[in-house]
Amino acid sequence: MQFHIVTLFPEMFDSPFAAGIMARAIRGELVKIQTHNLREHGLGNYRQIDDEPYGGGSGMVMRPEPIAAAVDQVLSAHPGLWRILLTPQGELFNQSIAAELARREHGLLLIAGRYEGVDERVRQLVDQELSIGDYVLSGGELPAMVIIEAVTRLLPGVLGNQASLEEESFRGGILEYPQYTRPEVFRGSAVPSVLLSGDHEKIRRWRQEQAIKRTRERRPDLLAKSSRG
Ligand code: 9D3
Repeated sequence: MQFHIVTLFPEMFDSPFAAGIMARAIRGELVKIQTHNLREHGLGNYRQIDDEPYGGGSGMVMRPEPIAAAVDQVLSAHPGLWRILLTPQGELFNQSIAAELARREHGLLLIAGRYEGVDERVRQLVDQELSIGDYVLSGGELPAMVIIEAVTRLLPGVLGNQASLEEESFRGGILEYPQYTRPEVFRGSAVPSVLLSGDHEKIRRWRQEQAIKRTRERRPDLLAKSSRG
């Protein structure tokens, strides 16, 4: 899958993809990440990409023409990319959106904004608007990386079987059961005896109870959705 990013800070995308699963996926040509510097489409001698808001107010707004020029250039070389604008006003990104995006075979074009926002007319250039959560970041770059990693993990061949089962279990909608490994006693707290019992049916039931209890305590919103309450 191809990921294209339109950004003022292409260098931000180097190190997060230089290690671990992402690096392996890139080396194996399962994914390709290409940044496109928005500054190259800036207006005038100063390569301007932002301006003051009509109607007044603080902060600067990104002009639509540089973004449109960058999008047109990328799409002319890579037709069919699914265009996503990262914005605090977007739909909240989650695992089911990640799964949908992983099925977009032409790949994704992610547009990362900066400043106080983008001109409203940029919205007509995209297919979807996404936010990664209700907290304020300085731009869409980190959200773009989050989405790229979450989508890459779902592509065939990127993870082994073990890990993809884990993924399923989160889609199942509740939190993980508590996990233990050696030592049997750590700072006075022992591994629950059921896990040492060798009774696999009993272990399975205990884990399921624990997962539901933990979800009820920490994420009741997930239980409501999964109807296991
Ligand atoms: C003054 C109102 N702010 C909106 C809450 C303006 C504003 C703040 C930060 C506009 C843009 C930004 C930069 N953030 C993003 O572009 C962004 C973002 C985020 O801040 N949080 C979670 N997801 C995303 S996706 C893009």
